[in-house]
Amino acid sequence: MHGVDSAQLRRDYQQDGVIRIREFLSLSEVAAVRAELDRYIREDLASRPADAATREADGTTVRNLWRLEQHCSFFRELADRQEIFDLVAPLLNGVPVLGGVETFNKPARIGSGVPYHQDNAYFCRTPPDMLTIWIAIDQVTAANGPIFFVKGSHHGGVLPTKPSGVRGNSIGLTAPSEVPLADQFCGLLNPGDATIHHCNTIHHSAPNTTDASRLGLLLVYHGQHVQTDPQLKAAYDVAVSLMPPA
Ligand SMILES: O=C(O)CCC(=O)C(=O)O
Repeated sequence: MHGVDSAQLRRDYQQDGVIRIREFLSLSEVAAVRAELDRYIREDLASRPADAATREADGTTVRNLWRLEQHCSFFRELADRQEIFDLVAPLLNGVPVLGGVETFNKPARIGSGVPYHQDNAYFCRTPPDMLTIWIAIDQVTAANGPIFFVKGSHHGGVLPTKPSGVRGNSIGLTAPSEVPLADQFCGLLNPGDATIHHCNTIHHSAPNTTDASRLGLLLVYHGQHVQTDPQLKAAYDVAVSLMPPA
């Protein structure tokens, strides 16, 4: 991460609820993340709790890894970097706290889609000072299931939700956004690039039917001052009980 104009980033983030940062990680860091994810899945995952991962419909291929900051020191250390805390502090309006490290693997041919949702339906925080840094480990193309974000939608608060029935994304919006896909922000990324989105920004992604994997590493942070919103939490608990683990 270099040459970032943090004042401009903050303005864009406040206006759009999503920003893109080129070369957030170097290619050698991307290679190290990929190697560690492969090692963790091969050597460690079997000994971690069942809710450490969600699988695709084939029952074996990893769709998501959850709580990597608890299960793997490599990812805890990556997410605890001071330069990342410095970057996100102004976006969170306070002192950053690491909320989690996850993956959305979107494997080739079988990677499932992600329904229209707002992350705060999962995070359940008030005020909504929480965000996700989504780092491309693979190239994200128009074909392999990029994330589409509805710019400015974070200004509208948390919209009505319903259980989605999607494993790994248990709660979605009752109605998809009316903003046409062509007007949404498409997160096309080179390996190492990242997007940062606000927890109330509406987003979604299509299944991956291509031969190219679309692996993303997610770092989630919130301000130290946020509280749990009991109403949001009650709705989330219902959805997750129907489709655990997330
Ligand atoms: O990776 C994806 O396709 C979706 C990720 C997502 O929903 C998120 O970052 O909150």
